[in-house]
Amino acid sequence: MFESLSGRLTGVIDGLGKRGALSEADVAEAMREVRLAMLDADVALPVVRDFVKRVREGAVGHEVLESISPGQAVAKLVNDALIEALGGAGAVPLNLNAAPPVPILMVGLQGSGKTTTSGKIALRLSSRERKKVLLASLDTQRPAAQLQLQQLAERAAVASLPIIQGQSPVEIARRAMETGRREGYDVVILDTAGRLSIDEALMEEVRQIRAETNPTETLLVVDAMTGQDAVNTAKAFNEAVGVTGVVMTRMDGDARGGAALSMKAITGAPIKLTGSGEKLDALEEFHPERVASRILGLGDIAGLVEKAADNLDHEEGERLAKKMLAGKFDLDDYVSQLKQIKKMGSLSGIVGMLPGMGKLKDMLGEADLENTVFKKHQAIISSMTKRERREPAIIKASRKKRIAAGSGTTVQDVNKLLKQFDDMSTMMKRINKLGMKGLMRQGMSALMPKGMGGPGGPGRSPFG
Ligand SMILES: Nc1nc2c(ncn2[C@@H]2O[C@H](COP(=O)(O)OP(=O)(O)O)[C@@H](O)[C@H]2O)c(=O)[nH]1
Ligand SMILES: [Mg+2]
Repeated sequence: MFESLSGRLTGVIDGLGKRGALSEADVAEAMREVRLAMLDADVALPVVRDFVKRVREGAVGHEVLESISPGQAVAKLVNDALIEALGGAGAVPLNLNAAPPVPILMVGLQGSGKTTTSGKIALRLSSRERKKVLLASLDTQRPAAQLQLQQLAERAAVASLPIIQGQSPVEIARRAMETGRREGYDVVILDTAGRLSIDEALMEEVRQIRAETNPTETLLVVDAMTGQDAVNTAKAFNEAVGVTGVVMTRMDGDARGGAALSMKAITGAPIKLTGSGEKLDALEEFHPERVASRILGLGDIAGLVEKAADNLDHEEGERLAKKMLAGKFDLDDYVSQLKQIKKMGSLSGIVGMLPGMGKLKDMLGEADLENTVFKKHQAIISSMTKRERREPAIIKASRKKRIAAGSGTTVQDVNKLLKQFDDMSTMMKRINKLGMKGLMRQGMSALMPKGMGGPGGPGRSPFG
């Protein structure tokens, strides 16, 4: 997701950064490239227009053209415009503010990921928020649909409503809420049937279920891979039944990102959560400012830290975090970090979160990363002496030759690794200056180069 857009936007910004002062013609040229990059990423035309207008108007202002580093000033404008397109700073939390049992209604087209996402949300609410969750399938369209949800519930170790054949969706919804009240559930997740396309019968069913249960959230599930179709679907659903939030699934696919960047402006509904895999834990909160940072190749340390907290060897994670914060992160730690990263699951999800790694990923593609780069990096580092790993600065020409020969790589490979590490260290130092608390509070925009601190909202949980 976003790889190509990311590469092109950072390309434009890097290009501007190389010049001293910018002329209006430079800005116009850069904006033409930004526009094409957005269109190629499948962003809706009105959104592209607003985006470019916003950045251009900001850029021709005197402060930018006359600032010492106009490239960085433009980067800040692009960052802000991305955050805006993605829905504004800060994640939008799920609304659970009602007397329990709180109903959450899941709607969307067939195959968009409603049932899977229902299971994911149930797991998250029960494990992170200690909520007592009941899953109920209202899908009477497909024979195995109710069983599918029951099995997901078992895997998530949450309860599911007993299946009674022959009930209508509205009857099941009523029974789910009754069961929820009687048995003291905090949340009842209602998974509905989809249709192949939007039709009036589907909308009417949704309206009836809503009238019966009065949900605090009507979450529309859409498939990011369907691009602008996802946005059109969301628009139609929102107009017909009203949705309170969007869950965008298949962010792990190679979608170009246009749907995520167009959703808020076109539909008015915020993206609240994203799905990035078939597994039950592949659900993320949607933080526009973090996503913008990732698109601009600045990584997503806050997201990485959260993911790490869920998956990693805690002691090792803490040891690494401490060293990072103390600015004592060395190449041994880098190898340890690579090993930990593998434990965290999908590489595609994680590499983009590392500062300066976005471009690398873009150049190589997913499969190659693990097999070539990470293995190569480990081989190179294991050919270094202890001292070299602690003080990479001492690695000059002759050492590079020796290390390359010892690891079966080339001096160029060694250089690339050292550059990568250097980029990472620079970013770590920025984080270090801010302190982890400041980072969590300000989001990644705080990491933008000097004088570019963006708005980044408070780090609220969408489940709070
Ligand atoms: N790769 C990927 N697959 C997903 C994701 N969410 C759901 N799926 C898969 O999409 C298919 C359809 O999902 P399902 O939940 O049954 O869709 P529903 O018809 O809307 O209930 C299943 O094979 C899921 O495993 C996701 O975020 N990433
Ligand atoms: Mg389903």
